[in-house]
Amino acid sequence: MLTVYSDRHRLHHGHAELIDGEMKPCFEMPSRADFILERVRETKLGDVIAPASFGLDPVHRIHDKGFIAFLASAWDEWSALGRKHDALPLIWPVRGMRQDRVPEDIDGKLGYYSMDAGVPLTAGTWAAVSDAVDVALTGARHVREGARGAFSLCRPPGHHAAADYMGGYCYINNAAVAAQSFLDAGAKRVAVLDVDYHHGNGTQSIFYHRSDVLFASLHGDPRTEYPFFLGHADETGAGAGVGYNANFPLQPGTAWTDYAVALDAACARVADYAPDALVVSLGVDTFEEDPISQFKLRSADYLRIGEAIGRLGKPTLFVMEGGYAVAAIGVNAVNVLTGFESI
Ligand code: OKP
Ligand code: ZN
Repeated sequence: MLTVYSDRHRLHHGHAELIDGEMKPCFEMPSRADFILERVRETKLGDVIAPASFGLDPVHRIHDKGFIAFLASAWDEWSALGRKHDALPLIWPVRGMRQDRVPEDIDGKLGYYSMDAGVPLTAGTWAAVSDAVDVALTGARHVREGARGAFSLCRPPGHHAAADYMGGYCYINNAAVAAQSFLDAGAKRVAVLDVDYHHGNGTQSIFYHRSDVLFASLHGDPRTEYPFFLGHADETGAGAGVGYNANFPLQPGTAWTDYAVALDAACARVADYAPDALVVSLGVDTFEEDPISQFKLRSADYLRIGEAIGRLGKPTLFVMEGGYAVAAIGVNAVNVLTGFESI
């Protein structure tokens, strides 16, 4: 299987995040991609290529133009004030506050265009995130051209980013932009299967009112897990999208036996939908040793996930999302891909 990778991911390296009341080094760090790439090479998964440039048109098919312009200029606006640390939001327009006026000040814009403070903007963030979406689009093109599968080694991840906000380490929704690119090239239906430990609130919200993208997700139950405010089982789509959103929230401590039942149910939904292409939001933070997650999957279980996806028999793009047990992230992510290829 082909891997698409850009070294420019390392231009994004946030200094610290707020966790358990303390500023700690960001869990979402450049070495994550390094370990995955190393494992891709070690297992001879296939060629590794650099992304092509698609420009912003495919990004604007999913994201608000004002939001993307904000991402591109935020660091300059921040650093022009003489600020040296990462840009971070600190106020949000919650219940009852105005959502219809974009502030002119950078502190206001940071809050307006985010859902949490887990999104440090640095001097290199825009370069990294605009390359990551090219990585996703290049993998999608490869699948459109006939490959059975491709791996877009995106970093940072994307599934928490919605049309007009960032959050949870995510800036541009790589998987959503890739899914839209299949539709724009003629696909009638695309499924997104999100196996990251966290609910892909951004992807869900982007496609919630649409029937041309099925979103199916397995994740920690939002009653007790981030992102808390989306990802419940009763979210099944709205308007034209009714019936095209499927959440499988799972309890803390979930191990393979229970996970497999939900995975089979999610895969059955994908199979029923009969998509022309499948995008997998591939997070491996379901791992038993993940430092911020509560599932108990083991490395061999990722082979089984890949096999289940392979049995769907669809042209499949894997888009990298989370996974923070850095030393094991390569083995776990590539196990999904080799499991897929073994079918
Ligand atoms: C990004 B992706 C943990 C706090 C969680 C944000 C997590 C973002 C995960 N107690 N902070 O879905 O892997
Ligand atoms: Zn995650």
